[in-house]
Amino acid sequence: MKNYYITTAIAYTSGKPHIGNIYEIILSDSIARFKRFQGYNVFFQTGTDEHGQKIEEKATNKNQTPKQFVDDVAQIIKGLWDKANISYDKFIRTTDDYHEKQVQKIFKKLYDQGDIYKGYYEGWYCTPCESFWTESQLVDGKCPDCGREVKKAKEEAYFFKMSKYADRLKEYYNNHPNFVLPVSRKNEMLNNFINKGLQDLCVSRTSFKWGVPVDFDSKHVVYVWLDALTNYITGLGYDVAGNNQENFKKFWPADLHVIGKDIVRFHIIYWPIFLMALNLPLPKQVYGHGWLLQDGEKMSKSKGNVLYFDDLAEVFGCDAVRYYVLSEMGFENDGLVGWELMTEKINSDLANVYGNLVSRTIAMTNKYFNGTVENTFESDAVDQSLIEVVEGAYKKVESKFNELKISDAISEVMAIFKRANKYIDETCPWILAKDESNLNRLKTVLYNLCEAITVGTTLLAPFMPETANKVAKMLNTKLRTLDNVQKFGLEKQFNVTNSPEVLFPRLNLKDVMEKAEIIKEKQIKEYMQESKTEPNKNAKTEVSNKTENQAKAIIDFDTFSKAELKVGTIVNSEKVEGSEKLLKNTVKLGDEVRTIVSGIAKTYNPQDIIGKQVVVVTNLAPRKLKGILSEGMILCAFDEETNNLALVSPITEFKDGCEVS
Ligand code: ME8
Repeated sequence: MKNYYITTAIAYTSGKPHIGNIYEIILSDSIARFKRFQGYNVFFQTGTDEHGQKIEEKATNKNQTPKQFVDDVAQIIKGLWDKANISYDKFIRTTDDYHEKQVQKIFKKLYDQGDIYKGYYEGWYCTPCESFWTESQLVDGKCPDCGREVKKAKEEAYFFKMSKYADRLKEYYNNHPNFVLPVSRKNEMLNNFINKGLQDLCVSRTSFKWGVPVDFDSKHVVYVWLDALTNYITGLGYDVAGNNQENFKKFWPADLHVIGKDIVRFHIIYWPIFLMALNLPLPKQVYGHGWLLQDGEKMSKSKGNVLYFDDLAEVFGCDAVRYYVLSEMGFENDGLVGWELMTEKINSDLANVYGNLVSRTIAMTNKYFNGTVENTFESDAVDQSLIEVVEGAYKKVESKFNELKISDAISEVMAIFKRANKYIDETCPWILAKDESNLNRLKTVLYNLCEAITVGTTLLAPFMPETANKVAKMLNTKLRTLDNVQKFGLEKQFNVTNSPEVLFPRLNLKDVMEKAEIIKEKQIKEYMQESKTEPNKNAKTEVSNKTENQAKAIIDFDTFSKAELKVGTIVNSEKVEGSEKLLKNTVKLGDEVRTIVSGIAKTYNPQDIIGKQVVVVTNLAPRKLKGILSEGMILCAFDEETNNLALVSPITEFKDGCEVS
């Protein structure tokens, strides 16, 4: 049996992963499941990346030791992976004893052989990215990777001689044109880093303790990326001393590392170079997928727009979420995720196409034949076209998997169900049922539908495993194997359930949005709670941004258009107890009514402003003022010299909810 080793990036244990992080795990899971179906002996590894300064700081803020902190988060992550039905074979943690020991030995070996040397680092440090930058690498004085503030740092440090391996790396790229997919990501790395000359990489830190200690120089801990990347070999039982475990012998080099586009550099430059230095074969392929964006934006807790798998799965179901993310994200581009988008797609693909097909087929089989149909061979020309689609599907799906075009693979499966629904329209079973002489033909029609569903569901199983098993049970059949997935008409008869479950009930957008609102409020509450226990970072950045803003730098149009401004009417206003400055206003913005707390009580009495039209910033993150959740900001003109203040209003009366731009 051929072996296949697939890995995901290991998730940072700095907090609960969002739907974008878990997309990659679901993607890898579907590939692993498909490979198993093809008969490969698959080893699927995922896990957690648990060291680093950010984690040390978070733990301190929570009055926990870093180990307690990562234990909790790793548990949450494992729980989420299990909820998403991830069929991993190994969940590695970088705090695992075996891993840590091997990291120390790897570091020592690289030092002993002269690839790592001791020196000084002077430059800029980005804590969230745990990366050093030179002045010229900064973009507008900020971290070129994440755009956040950097701080000046000078440290004694160990360095890895990257440039020594640059030519060999380029040669590997040339000889393995499919090493990195999509190819554009490799070109980006070549242009931005390798061709400009690789700089030696700082591979130890002294400014914090939460890492794998360098065992021959205890002031230093190993750079998190050197620690994290080696998980791919330590998880298999790689041993620097040469006593490799069976799994390592069987599965290394990896067939596929699945990662996000932001960490391609680490995987196609640093990782292969570390492996070259260890004299190990390089992975066969690295796939850098795009990002899932929340309605077009990067997800962030402070914006309150983070979507989590468990919340989404509670509303839509696990497999529907798996289906959505896999079909939405193309091979190269980013994908979009959001409550509305998901509702639409799940309704149109899963409720209307797949669910409907299964439920109609089962209902008709029960109605006309008490649940049992077999092939009576009363065929018609129209059958052939259905059979061709079903028999040809596996090859198409396989070819899409080979190219890692997973959303296209799903479309190929959905094509079976679409074709089968069309077959129902073409054959009109309800008309056949009216004439007894057509009953044998009707039996064949329903039998063909059951066959199409069985084959299609088999191919759907890597993406939606739970649903596939359910449907097989409903048809009282087994999913196909690789040998017979391209054959139509194998089953003798189908004996379907007489109490079918509705697989994907049609979703009502209003209900979904109400649930989403409750989840959002819960998230904001949690965020505020966290901010209370993490006074340092968030507070600091907010304050420093404020000071920067007062300097009123020029902003481009894109930045301006991120603010959503709308006309609203104040329909109620009252004083906030215990505050001289605040009024609690109820503002109507089209169909929506919001509570907005404003510091205008010294200028306006509540009764004076009821009925007034105002301009509201509607996409500000909600925040609590005097215990009241304020959902936006009413614009005012303000004279700093006189302290005069006036509400800003459209010059003529305007429809509520209209955008101001
Ligand atoms: O990067 N959409 O961990 P991580 C899709 N510990 N993928 C996304 C995403 C989004 N919106 N946001 C992040 C790390 N990702 C390191 C990896 S591997 C040796 C160490 C992806 O928890 C991201 O690209 O920040 C990465 O592949 C994965 O989620 C985990 O990100």
